[in-house]
Amino acid sequence: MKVTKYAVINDLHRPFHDPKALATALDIIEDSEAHIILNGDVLDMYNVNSHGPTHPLVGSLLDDEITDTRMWLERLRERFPKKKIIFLFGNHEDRMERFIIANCKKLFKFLRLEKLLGLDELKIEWYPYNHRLKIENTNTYVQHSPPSYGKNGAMTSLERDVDQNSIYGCSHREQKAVKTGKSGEKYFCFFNGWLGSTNLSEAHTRVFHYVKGHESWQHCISIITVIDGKESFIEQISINNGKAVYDGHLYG
Ligand SMILES: [Mn+2]
Repeated sequence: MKVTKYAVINDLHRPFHDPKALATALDIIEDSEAHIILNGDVLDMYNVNSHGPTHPLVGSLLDDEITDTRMWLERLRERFPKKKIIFLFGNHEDRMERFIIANCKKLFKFLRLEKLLGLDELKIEWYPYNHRLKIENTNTYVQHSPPSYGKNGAMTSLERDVDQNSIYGCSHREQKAVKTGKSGEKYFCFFNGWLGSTNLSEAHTRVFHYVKGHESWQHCISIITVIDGKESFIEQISINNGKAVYDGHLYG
């Protein structure tokens, strides 16, 4: 029996991440010996949001943000030298591309986020925004944006993804929905929370407090266990105030 694991983390919104929750997540991932899937919104890209450049320092702030993330990815690669790291771009990674198309289309091929982050050098496999990643030969998929949001978003998304398991980011909420298929097997949809903070500093507050429902965002990660390449089990690990229990151990 061959067992392979994949940890899914998303929506760090660096530099507005929650360092305690992220540290706990990475400690669990290290002990689980999982490969790593970064399911979008690793960067916030606040300074190229779709409302346009409002800050006179947009260029240098963007440079700081990309440098911060590139250094974090370098540390991640050093800590997990032999693991696959897969980066699925989220709508916030997509912000830079949309900004360049709107403001300086001629530089589109030159200013590529994957180049600025050095993803090839770090051997990080990446996909453009909202790629639906199939996990080996299973019917489990990881994707950034779900087909449906809201209070019952996981269930309404599950009803659209017929006979598939899905793990989504983007909603920043922790949800799980379960359905029984025609032949009696179970199907799941997970909303995988986020790893940011809405109140760690004034900057965090400024960035997130305009978003409706931000007070009910939760921290969590998921680990997919694949058996012989085709059967999958998904564990969602809830992180509460920086702490979590995984495999009988307390982290954080
Ligand atoms: Mn997000």
